[in-house]
Amino acid sequence: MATYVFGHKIPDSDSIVGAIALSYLKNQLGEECIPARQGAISAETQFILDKFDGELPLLKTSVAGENVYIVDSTDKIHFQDDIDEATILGIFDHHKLGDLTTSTPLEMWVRPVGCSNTIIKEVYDYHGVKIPKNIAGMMMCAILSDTVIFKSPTCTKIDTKAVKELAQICGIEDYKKIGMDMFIAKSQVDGASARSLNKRDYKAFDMNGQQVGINQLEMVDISVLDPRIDELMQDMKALKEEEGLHTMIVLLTDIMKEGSMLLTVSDDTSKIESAFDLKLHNSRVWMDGVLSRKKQIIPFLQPQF
Ligand SMILES: [Mn+2]
Repeated sequence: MATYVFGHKIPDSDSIVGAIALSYLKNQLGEECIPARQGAISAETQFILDKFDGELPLLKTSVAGENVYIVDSTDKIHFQDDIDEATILGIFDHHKLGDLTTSTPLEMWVRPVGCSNTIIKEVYDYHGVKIPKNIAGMMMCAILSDTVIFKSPTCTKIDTKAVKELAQICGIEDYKKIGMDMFIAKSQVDGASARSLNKRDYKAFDMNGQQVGINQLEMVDISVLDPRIDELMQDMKALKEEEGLHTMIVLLTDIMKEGSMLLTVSDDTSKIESAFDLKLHNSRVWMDGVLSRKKQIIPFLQPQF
């Protein structure tokens, strides 16, 4: 029986590339694995697959009775509704520990680094398995994406070292340029509806029984969205109702200015103001230096609930 390998819902590049890279490694180790995904891929991930001849992982929205490896999250809310009926053989992640549990022993590689693919690179090294050129290129891009080309506070020396080694394997000298091209692809908003923008990198979090939705748009210049802020806020209101959220947040992250504009619709905006010790104006505020949802938003918001 083949094992499916996948990351979280609304997959980002780390989840997709992680599924591909870990499946290849496990196949080399004699375990039959199939890379999978839980939804449509982003323009950034498409850029990576095109550039390095990557195959689109299989869409897998139900996993009851299957063996699975999980990458890039351990929050139940980020997985298939029947994830409890799957056998989790292993977890490869770099987030806070979530609420997934297992009934059998499992392999766990969970470390505070900038990207799941950094961990997967270490697992290749641990087993002495050679990374193919094209997979190395994809892994390099996934790490550059998650670490915002090393600018994110989540980036560690282990991540930069991994990128340099992967760049050497795939034969790319100017990896920062590829990273920038990738973020330009990611920044494309022309023709995108407010809803598709609000769901582009959307993650829901259960905060003590309250649902909090946080979307992040990482762009090379967020000012292109200035004329559309009201439209985005209107749709955030609708989304909050539809999903029964306590709070909906959109982070417009400017990777050049190195900060984020936070927009919110909430049942209690004082939670956000006290979490970050700031005042909202017109339901929004610029947060200088904030690039990471995982490290600079969630840990401060969670205790408010
Ligand atoms: Mn990740």
